[in-house]
Amino acid sequence: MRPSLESYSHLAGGKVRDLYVIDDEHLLLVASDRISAYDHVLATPIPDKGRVLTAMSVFFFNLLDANNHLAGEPDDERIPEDLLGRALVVKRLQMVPVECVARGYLTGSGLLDYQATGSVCGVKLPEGLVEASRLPEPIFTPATKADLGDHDENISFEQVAEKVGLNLAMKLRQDTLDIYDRAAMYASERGILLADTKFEFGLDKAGNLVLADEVLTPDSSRYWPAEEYEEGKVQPSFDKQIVRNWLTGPESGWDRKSDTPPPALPQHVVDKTRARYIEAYERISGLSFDDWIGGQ
Ligand code: Q0N
Repeated sequence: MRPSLESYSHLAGGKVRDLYVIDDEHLLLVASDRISAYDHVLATPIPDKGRVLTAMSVFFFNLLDANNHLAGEPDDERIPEDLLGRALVVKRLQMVPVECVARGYLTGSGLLDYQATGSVCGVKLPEGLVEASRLPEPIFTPATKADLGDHDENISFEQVAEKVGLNLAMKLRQDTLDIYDRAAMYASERGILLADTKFEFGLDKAGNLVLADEVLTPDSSRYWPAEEYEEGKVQPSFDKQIVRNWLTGPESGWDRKSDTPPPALPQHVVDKTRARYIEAYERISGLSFDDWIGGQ
């Protein structure tokens, strides 16, 4: 008999994921079907989004040779029945208080920092780069978690070293760039550009650096369809573009600059977005989403 989620206490919640305590050494990481856009968590869930992102994260944990926090199989008996496919048993770690971002292309906060200073997180970049430019080489652009609802703040490598020490800072940078390289190479072979990605690391009892949270999902990364890539233009998001277009189009009646929450999504937007997540998983993994656990 599998436990119910009520038997675990809630440890931490993000916009779309939650962590529960199983015991002193294990946590349950739960991905919801919630979706965020324009800094809002939408009222309408995308069915199976949590399972797709969990499947993708497990796929990459298995592909990469990095130490990771997985502490059970996706069908582990400690996972409640109703969460199968979107929950994972993980090792409880001492988290490193740095968001470890690797960027291969310039967009978002990286582009804003570059336009203001010519650098991103203290990394000097050549002149003349524009929206979506491919960088001469991937860069480590760490950030610190802001208070709930606020955006993460970009910091320099030196600030990371002040927080965690030079040795750990160097290892975070090395591991982040190594894992990004490997994943970006893999994705590009499947027609997807991995523009950037964010990792969280923790330390285990022995002091080993361990890759945690979810990895290389469309929530933690910018995936761009390679065939549509054009330097100088804001790239369509592989997963969220349908939602964004509808929210900012005439149909929704929503003003992004108002403080009003976005309206519920119509069924056709939900269906297309769900299909897009599944397409991303299947294209990247080469596996069928029908074979992932939890889909009776
Ligand atoms: C942990 N986060 C931040 C909402 C918060 N394996 C772990 N051990 C100890 N702590 C954490 C993990 C992990 N992963 C990570 N907070 C605590 C990010 N999110 C994760 C999802 O839930």
